[in-house]
Amino acid sequence: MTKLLLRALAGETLPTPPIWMMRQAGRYLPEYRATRAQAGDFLSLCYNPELAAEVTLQPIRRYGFDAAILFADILLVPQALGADLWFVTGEGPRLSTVTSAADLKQLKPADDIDERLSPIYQTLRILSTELPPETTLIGFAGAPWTVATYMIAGRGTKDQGPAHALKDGDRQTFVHLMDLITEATIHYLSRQIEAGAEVVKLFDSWAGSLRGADFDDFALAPARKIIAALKERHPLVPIIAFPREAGDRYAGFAKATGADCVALDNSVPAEWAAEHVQVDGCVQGNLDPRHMVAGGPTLVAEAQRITRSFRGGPHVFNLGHGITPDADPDNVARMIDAVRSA
Ligand code: 1CP
Repeated sequence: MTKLLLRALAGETLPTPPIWMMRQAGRYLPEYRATRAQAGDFLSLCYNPELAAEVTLQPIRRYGFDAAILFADILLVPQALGADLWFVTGEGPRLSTVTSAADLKQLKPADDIDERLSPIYQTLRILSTELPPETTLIGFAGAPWTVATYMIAGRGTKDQGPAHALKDGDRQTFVHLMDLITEATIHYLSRQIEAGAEVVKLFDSWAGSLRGADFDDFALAPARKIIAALKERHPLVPIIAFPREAGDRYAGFAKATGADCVALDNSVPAEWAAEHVQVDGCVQGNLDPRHMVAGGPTLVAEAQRITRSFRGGPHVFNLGHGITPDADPDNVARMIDAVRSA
């Protein structure tokens, strides 16, 4: 096993961590903007295997990252389940909402999503043949709670209020929706692995708004269920879990879910995470994406502080969240140099 990312995920402590970035194919890159313009809109780009593979490869060519992440979106699963999905320029995603048992009935069964998602599997097949041999291919899906927050509200929300309201007001409908997304996610990620994904990542971007027993029931338990099902079918494929803004609940998350690696957002001090999270295995993270905008000596100092903090165990260097469209592409090269010379 020579790929650096797979070695770190297997628990190896390396002198230099593998590096990739969330949203590494994105609007901060002029070549991404050009391909996106060629595709038309964002969803057309996601469903065009040739162009989606092209934008996935762009940051690999430019920076030689250790991993490529499939270009797609977590909201393709709700769409495959039958929800309407569209993107409003400058505002973000819009979906038809699911707030009642009657709405749920309109959705498709969890294993009836492949026709819609087949272009995504094709993107992975193209990437498996086109990536350099040292680059690891990552597939992904949204975790059930995060996907449910968009399906219930019909859009992104600051506090996930509508999802909390359904959870607390009509528990049965909420749990049925969570179960449907959980099953669809197991199916989707299995198909991604069969199409060539060597690692899969579960994005729970809104895990931080779940507290106490809700965190156990709706962040931890679904992750455990998805990971157990994938491990049964594909025991050798490592899984990264990203319960964003989980705070002190990051401690023990890997053990409780079976994840091979826990991805940290940038609100978690690296020194704390080395002691309380990395003890259980590999961690990923966690540079504040704002440093990719500002650059300068702070970028170098922060990238090196994080690298050194996690030096005693398995670590994958990444940002704490996606790189933003206003980031300077030159800062990415500076970040990579800083990590490798730490
Ligand atoms: O080109 C554009 O203008 C579209 C911007 C964009 C991009 C590049 C969206 C819309 N999605 C993506 C790609 C994407 N999304 C990837 C590709 C791989 C990568 O480069 O990392 C991944 C992994 C995602 C995952 C995703 N989509 C998440 C989880 C991670 C996170 O950022 O927290 C979420 C919450 C989404 C929903 C989504 N899709 C797009 C937007 C703007 C949003 C957020 C909407 C909101 O909450 O307001």
